[in-house]
Amino acid sequence: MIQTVATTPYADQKPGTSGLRKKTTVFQQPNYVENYVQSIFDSLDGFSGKTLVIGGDGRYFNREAIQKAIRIALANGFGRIVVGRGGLLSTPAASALIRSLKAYGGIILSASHNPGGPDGDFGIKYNAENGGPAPEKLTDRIFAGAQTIAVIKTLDTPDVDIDALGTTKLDGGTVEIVDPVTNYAALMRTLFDFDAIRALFASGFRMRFDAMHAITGPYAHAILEGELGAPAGTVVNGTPLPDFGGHHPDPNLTYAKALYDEMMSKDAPDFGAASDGDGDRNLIIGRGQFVTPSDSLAMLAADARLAPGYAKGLKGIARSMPTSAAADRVAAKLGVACYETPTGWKFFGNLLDAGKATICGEESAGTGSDHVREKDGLWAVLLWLNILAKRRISVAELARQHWATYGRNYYTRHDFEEVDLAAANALMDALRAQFASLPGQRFGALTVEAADDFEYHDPVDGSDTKGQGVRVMFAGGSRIVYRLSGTGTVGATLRVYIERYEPPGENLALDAQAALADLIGLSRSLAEIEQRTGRKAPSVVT
Ligand code: VG1
Ligand code: CO
Repeated sequence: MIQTVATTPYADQKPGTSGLRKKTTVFQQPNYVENYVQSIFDSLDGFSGKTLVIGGDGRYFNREAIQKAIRIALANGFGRIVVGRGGLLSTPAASALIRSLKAYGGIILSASHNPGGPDGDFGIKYNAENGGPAPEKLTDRIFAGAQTIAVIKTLDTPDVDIDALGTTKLDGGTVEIVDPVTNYAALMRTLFDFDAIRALFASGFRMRFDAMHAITGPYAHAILEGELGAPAGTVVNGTPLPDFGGHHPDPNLTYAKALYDEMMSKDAPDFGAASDGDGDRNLIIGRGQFVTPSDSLAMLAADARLAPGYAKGLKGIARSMPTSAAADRVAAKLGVACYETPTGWKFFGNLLDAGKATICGEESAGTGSDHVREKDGLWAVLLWLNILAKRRISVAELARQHWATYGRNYYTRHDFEEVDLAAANALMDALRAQFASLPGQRFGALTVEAADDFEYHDPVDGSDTKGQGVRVMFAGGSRIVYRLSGTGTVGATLRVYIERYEPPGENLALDAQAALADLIGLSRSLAEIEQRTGRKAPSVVT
């Protein structure tokens, strides 16, 4: 029943920060999914008879794409395909499953925090046997293969029933439908003190978890409300919907505004959290206290020992370059190394595999550890709960104590979404053209110390990655970083990351936008954002 189908390449199948991400309509073109999936397998070898994990975040076109991937995987020689029931697997759960099954790899159908639906976005990611996103050298190979692809191998079989647990035998192998939560929940039980968290909820601690109609709903219902005894209603928007209820499943202050407003209200619960489309991001807000993802990474690292999975301490901490240096101060105090990588989780894989880092994080609301090879939204929420259950203080008090010890890295990110691509590239080029003249220049109280384009030398495999974001660094540790998004699908998204360090002392409780006002102003003028893009204000402030 193996069929060989002739095809022609699509020129645009270049994976970005996290897999191939395009408009759903692009993926619906004839053979578009098939070409890319076949190109993935063409760039791999030695998988004959082995296991492949497949799952997605439940967005529109997920089910169709999964059927295609199953057929192509079996026709190419995989022996066993393991699929989450309903085609569902969060990104971290897929990573965990690949690792615990010792699978060859996995395919995750998701455009993560991008909107879904017929007019939204779709995506395909490949994860390797360590459970982590394909490294750059593999994504380069996949792209190269997609440029010359001529044949797709597939099966001529009807759709597999992906809604019923159990195993189906097909030509060349088996398809196994598994519960998407079971394996992941078991892993969480090994890392966290569930009894302590249960006692916290039993004491009247109130929480709101906004699953944003995305993949974490079933996980949060089962773990938070099911196992940990949080009252029913703790999890809201807990049913995954193909279009995420028409919302943008990105847990930040703009798109998770309802949660933010509730947490700032008079009758706010003690703890608020949200996760994104594919469940790898987390947003943390205490009653009356937003915690930036960069601070969350630092605070989790500082108290990680309170969770059984990290009781022996951390081997090291890693953060993406635009993430604030708050975690660096914790690493210094713990006496462990801190690594600074380009944006995207694929750069953490080597450090985690080599045992150089235990906890990693990104300013974009991604935090995770060596338990999997992806960032993990619910994991971060559970670590927060574990820490709060042990310390029995509020999020606001924990933050106050943290800043009193380490000082505070005031931080904000301003996104200018869907700007003209040529204008965005010209803006970045113009910034690079100022590298030579910027050092030494003064802007009010700010003096530029250095300006460059971030480059990363991977200490494990020796690879070099260039052009990872323009940094303008000021005396005293303040910083403005400019990057173009590698996950957007329309025009360009300009991300501007702004940071200022305030040492322990008086000024630790300011509003971040106010504390950063002069840097924010400078970030606009230095890059001529309005002149070049026509935008007076960012579309997302977080
Ligand atoms: C963004 C974030 C990055 C994150 C990536 C994938 O990338 O900045 O930190 O790893 O999304 O996250 P970019 O290139 O758009 O800035 V997700 O939750 O989409 O898997
Ligand atoms: Co995501």
